[in-house]
Amino acid sequence: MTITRRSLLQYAALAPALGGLPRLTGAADQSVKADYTLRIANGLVELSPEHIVSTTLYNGQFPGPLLRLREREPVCVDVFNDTDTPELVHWHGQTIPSEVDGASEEGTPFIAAHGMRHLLFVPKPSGFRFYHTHVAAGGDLNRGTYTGQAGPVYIEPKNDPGAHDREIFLVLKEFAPSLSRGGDMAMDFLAGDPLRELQQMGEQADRQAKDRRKGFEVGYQRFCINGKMLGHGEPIRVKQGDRVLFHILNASAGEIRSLALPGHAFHVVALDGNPVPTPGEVPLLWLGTAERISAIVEMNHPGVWIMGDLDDDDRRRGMGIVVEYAGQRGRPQWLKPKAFRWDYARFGRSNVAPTPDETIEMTIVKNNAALDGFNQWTLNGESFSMESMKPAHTVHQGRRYRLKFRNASDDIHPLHLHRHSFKLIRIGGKATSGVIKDVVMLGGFQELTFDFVADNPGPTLFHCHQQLHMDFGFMTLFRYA
Ligand SMILES: [Cu+2]
Repeated sequence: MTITRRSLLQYAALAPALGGLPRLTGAADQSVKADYTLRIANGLVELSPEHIVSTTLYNGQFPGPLLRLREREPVCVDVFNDTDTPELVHWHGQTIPSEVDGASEEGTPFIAAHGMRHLLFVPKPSGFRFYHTHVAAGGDLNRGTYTGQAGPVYIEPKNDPGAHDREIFLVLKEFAPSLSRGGDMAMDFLAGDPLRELQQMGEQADRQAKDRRKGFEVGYQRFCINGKMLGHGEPIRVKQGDRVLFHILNASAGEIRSLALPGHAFHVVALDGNPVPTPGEVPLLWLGTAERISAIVEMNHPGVWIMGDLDDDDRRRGMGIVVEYAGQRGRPQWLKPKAFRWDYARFGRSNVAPTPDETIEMTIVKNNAALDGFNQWTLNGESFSMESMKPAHTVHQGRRYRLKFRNASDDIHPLHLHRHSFKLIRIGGKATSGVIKDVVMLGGFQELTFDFVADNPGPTLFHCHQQLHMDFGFMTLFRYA
């Protein structure tokens, strides 16, 4: 018998009466027809005729195919792993069971080398999400998110299809990684000031480090938007008066990106796919690793422009895309925008959040070069153990938790909670409410507070989304009581 998605749904509705339907999500019946197929294999990405990278891809392309799903309508995805190593596909930003979330730490089974998994889950919440590999890379820059395994997901709201002139997805990514001691990451663009107490903790950790040198950082040779270096691939063609809705994803393994379009402003409507309480205009965007921004740009400044990163070096190495107005020609122009501080609270409300049931504090410390030259990260003095995978925190279903982070390092950390969304409570020294996210940048020597409701039972991973940080300790596991 062939089970269709629809009949499976009917079966699921009967399941409680039948005493439950184990493994409905996850290892579903092999005869359920897939809505999408993802094939993980090595392939080539032509960033430009001079720069062709060989890496692991979904369906032989970068980015992976845009998956359009409907909120709360079950979807079946067949994932084939044609590589020689086990893989995991993480459905970033979705409230789904641990078994299909795509994190081995939560108990998701690996997709065996040359094997396949038939994934069935109910997409939610609506909005701009993405999928990416969730294997640890450690010092192997051919693994994990250093590869081309990332693709956009758009979950259509159940009732509101939305209206706008045009919708364009931009996936920002870099290739050709290498290790070096120290890096040149932008540091001073986030709102808020460093806290003296956290700086002192950081200085103390530096003094105690056995290795006096800086730990390894990852740098990149090539940068691209939608798989093409700036100046290659098709420009974004617009007409004066167009209102273009951009869905922008930073699919980097660890880079923080900025994006500006000279003479134009971004009207931010959603962060990480979630509508913001106070939409508004900003002159440029900043996106931590794995963050998404949805913003409308009114095309009211005819010309041929470079929409690109503020960093001259990264932009020259490809991080940008040309925006060309109808009837305009000539060399694409770049104008350096004025400095602008990125402040999440700008998109929030000033209401006071309800009191949480429990507050959990996490202090983040870096041990310079402690692990064979790599920095080791600790949360409250503990580095996550991939051997024991022991949960550090227990939550109770239905309770509201407040997580307070204290960053005793100079690095910016894009903090990510799996399988739940969270609400920003305090950031850059400012109280806010109503901003719902799944990744947020914590500034160097700063504090940040967010709340989440334990409403999706199952092991839940929390980590820094910088591959280099999560692989060297910056992770913790929540379990439900
Ligand atoms: Cu980090």
